[in-house]
Amino acid sequence: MKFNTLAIHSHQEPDPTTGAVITPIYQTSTFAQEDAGVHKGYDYSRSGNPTRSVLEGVLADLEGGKHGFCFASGTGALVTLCFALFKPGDHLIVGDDVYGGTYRFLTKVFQHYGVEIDFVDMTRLDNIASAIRPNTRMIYLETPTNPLLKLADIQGILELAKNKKLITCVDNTFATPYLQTPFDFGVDIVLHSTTKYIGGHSDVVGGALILRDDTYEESIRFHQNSIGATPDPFATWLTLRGLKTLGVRMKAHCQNATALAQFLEAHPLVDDVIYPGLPSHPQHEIAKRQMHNGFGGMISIRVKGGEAEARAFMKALKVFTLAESLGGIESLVEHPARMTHLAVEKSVRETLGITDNLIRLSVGIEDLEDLQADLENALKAMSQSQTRALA
Ligand code: P1T
Repeated sequence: MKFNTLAIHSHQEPDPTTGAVITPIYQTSTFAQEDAGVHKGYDYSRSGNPTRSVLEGVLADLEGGKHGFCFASGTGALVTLCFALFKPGDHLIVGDDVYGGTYRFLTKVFQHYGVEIDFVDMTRLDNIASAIRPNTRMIYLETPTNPLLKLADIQGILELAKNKKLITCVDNTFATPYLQTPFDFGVDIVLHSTTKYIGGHSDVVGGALILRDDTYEESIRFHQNSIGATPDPFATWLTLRGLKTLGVRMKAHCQNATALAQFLEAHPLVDDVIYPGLPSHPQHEIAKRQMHNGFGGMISIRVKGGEAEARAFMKALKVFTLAESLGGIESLVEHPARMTHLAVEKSVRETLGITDNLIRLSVGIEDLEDLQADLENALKAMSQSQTRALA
């Protein structure tokens, strides 16, 4: 089956007892047992729940993996991954441009457990090669990254990792399996914040880990249950409901974002437009190679000016809502330096290019004309506020 058919039908046969076409919400914490330890495969909803199992199965199928595991958030998935696969003394190589909460967990929490961590610019394979040490256990990356939309060459990284027998994990939140399937390159583990495109409607928080094969299945299953960052049945049901339309939504996100990126690139009040689909993007060739259905719905821009101009622009937007998060049907805008990446020290942000005039747009699936007019008007309002400030 192909992508949309899988999203709608895989693991989702009508309910055998009632004929219900849609997967029921098994809103139960526990399950009756015939005898002590004898049950129908479920004993307690932290360990497993039938609604969650369906979502875990569909996610595994869409990514082309073998096992899916769902969590209460993307961060819950990351925490479980780290505690499952590392021991004190191990070394982790992470992309230098990752979600601020990922950076915060790794630097402020996980590092205290004796794991050494290096943050590396993943756009350069030589950087990664020279960061590898005898105790390196994993290479962990986002591609495209949050918020600078940098791309890593998954195939090149896999060649490095395979030689040294390193685990690879790709956070595929921005691309989704509709645009990019890291298992095609031999990646071991895919992570998602399902809060974003997978759920797609900004109404539920969740996360997932998907495994290519059986190697880490037992450990991840054990830690999923032991750490307990698992989602409730309704959250998994909402995510499953959203996931069914992932393909059609991503197509619309990509179309709108491509058109808006071109519009913004030609606008005199915008200094930089970062979008993997633009030929001006430094890793556009990699994007064309490894993103098979489009370039996503995220655009980052630097407006002409500084923080005051960025604030004036964001305040003037009417269709784009100023809010954290991304990947929903509605367009959002946010200021990484003050919002999602506040946990990243200012000096690190400056080195990376998370400047005070950097703005991240999550382009929704509203009508393009309305989105473009909104950006145009807000840029105009920004320039008028500049003029007033100078007067
Ligand atoms: O928010 P949560 O479901 O815990 O997912 C964390 C996470 C992991 N990976 C990526 C690439 C992410 O973007 C996120 C969450 N990001 C935001 C909330 C944001 O606005 O960027």
